Amino acid sequence: MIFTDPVQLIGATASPYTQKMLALLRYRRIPYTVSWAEPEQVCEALGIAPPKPALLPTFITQTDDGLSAVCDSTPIIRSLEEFRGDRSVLPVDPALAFLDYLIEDFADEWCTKYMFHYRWHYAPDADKAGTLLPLLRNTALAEDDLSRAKAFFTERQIGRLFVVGSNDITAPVIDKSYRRFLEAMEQHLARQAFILGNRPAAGDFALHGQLSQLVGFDPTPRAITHEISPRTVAWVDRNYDLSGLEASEDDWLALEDQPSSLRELLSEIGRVYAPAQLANAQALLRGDKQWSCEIDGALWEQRTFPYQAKCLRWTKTLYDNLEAKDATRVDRILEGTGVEAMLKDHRSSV
Ligand SMILES: N[C@@H](CCC(=O)N[C@@H](CS)C(=O)NCC(=O)O)C(=O)O
Repeated sequence: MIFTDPVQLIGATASPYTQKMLALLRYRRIPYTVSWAEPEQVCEALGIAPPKPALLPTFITQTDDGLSAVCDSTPIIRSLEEFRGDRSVLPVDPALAFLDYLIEDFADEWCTKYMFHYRWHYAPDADKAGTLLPLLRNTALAEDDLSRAKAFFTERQIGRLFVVGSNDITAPVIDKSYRRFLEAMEQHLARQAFILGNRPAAGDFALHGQLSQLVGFDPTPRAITHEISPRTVAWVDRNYDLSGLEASEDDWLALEDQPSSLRELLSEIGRVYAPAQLANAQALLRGDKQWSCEIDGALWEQRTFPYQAKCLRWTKTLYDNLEAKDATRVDRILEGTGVEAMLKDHRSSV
């Protein structure tokens, strides 16, 4: 992937993945321009096809035939590493890099449930988001148009809650998971500046993206985060711009020296994300459009997502490609967390 110079992207301030990538670009000191617009609008102006589906953020890249539009932050981060090698966000040690990938995936695919649930489940949050999302596109929107846009957005997004598994039965599961996650973050950030040591990795930026909304936009999770983890609140504020942070190889903390709080974070992944990922992958194999399973003692129901099955395959492939000695080191830290289930040969177990 060849990027434009400056790197060009299209996003929204209230989009967690946009904030993930902006914070990453600032840390990496990669010049960029961001358009607060819809990908379709910008692509039309450039005379190129928008990505399918056109998600936020969308990046503009260069190909032999001209410009092209792409999305999906996780592979884009890897392409940006090839584009510019310094200030890498990928740990050098393959075992640590695997854990970072797992945390990035958890942030993108599970922590986004916290974000989406709190934004649209409770009336005060939905009211704020309904008003602000259209205004973030156009601050000069006329009152009538704003009312229409608010009604449209609110109805559409509340209608999507069920699709990602948020409903009255799962609401306490999501809430308890978010609180446990914050307790682990509070303990962990009392020990070190970032998840894997004293420099940020891709997983830090993925968590930052979701938390930028949970702390900075939606009132219900904002209050919860302030109550449970003031260190997370401060961490998110600083992560927006880490351009002044000088990092060296020594700033990755060795896997064997990580504090026990890292295991608390990994245990949350094993407790809630692992069963969801396995049930989703099995439903896809069976051709089921919906799946249900027990998560943290409650019945979880949601739509099957092929993309999340792809995420599980990526995780498994990365693990399978580890050398035996590194896989053993990973196994040691994951033992008893529940994440191990994601790394078994689940295809054969279906
Ligand atoms: N896997 C994608 C996810 C991006 C994504 O889902 N973006 C949201 C906004 S934060 C989106 O565009 N959703 C489509 C919609 O709301 O219609 C990534 O990592 O970039």
